[in-house]
Amino acid sequence: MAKTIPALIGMPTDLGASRRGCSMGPEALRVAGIHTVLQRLCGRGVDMGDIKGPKVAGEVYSNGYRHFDTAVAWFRTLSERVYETLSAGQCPVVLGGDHSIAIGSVSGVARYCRERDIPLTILWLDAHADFNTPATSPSGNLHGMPVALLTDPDSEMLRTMGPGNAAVAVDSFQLIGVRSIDRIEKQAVLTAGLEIYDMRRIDETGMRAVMDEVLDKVKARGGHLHVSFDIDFLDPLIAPGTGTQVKGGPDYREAQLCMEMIYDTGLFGSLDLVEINPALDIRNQTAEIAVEMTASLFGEQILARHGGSKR
Ligand code: 4U7
Ligand code: MN
Ligand code: MN
Ligand code: MN
Repeated sequence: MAKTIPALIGMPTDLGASRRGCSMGPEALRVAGIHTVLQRLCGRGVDMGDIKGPKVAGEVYSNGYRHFDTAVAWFRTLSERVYETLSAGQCPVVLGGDHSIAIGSVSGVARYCRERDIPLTILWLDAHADFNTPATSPSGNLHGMPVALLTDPDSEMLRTMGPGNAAVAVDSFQLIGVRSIDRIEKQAVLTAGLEIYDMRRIDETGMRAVMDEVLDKVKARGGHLHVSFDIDFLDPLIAPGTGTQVKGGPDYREAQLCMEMIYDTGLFGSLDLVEINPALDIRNQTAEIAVEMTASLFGEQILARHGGSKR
């Protein structure tokens, strides 16, 4: 997938978070030079601009969710756009937005894979498990629910998003970097058998061993690799511009190694960059680090090695 053309898709909404501001994420990432970097690495790149959707207004509940209708409108469009982008042979790079938008992007990727019988793995890089439901969530915020919602075969939201949007198998997900799970969420994660490489695993064996283990499974399965990169995966010391910081995350090189190893599989084919909140950032450094991590994901290397890319 390395030679593929990356296609930027902006999702300027913070409908799923209670701290407003990550709706400004797409612009912050553009200002940090995401387009130029991807063009340099891939030879080409397109910016499809921002998806438009309803603004969040007040506390509107339906189907047990806050902003259900607003969410469905945004996610339906994104799912369609991601599906079309992949069908055109391009690599969607979705600029969030809060993490609930992954409901749209992952649905679109999953539809593309399902229709072509391509196995799918989703690497969920996050400080959180995002496995709450309206019934278990302590906050009611949709950005804490996308993994649960995407794996629920009876999901009202996926159904309302229209045909083509169906649940994804739990074992398609690999969560990495997790260090904050709510009490009831923890029970749900264990019951569902969700595969989580928490920070203790990373501490004990190191990022390299964790990624070797995860990526061996990915390579054995083959197919398409989607990366859903929540910027709060990174330690807040290096990525402070996000609404739900959790101490004790991967440092710069650990995270970069993670990205480099993902690139090396040759299976990476779509990306979410989410939870960057410029209102909480200092001089756009969080968007800049996101761009640097993205560069590694698209094959930038310190020195060419393994007979791989010479970039
Ligand atoms: B993110 C939380 F309660 N678990 O559900 C919740 F701690 O997309 C946080 O990973 C969710 O940033 C964080 O609201 C969502 C909370
Ligand atoms: Mn998240
Ligand atoms: Mn998170
Ligand atoms: Mn967050």
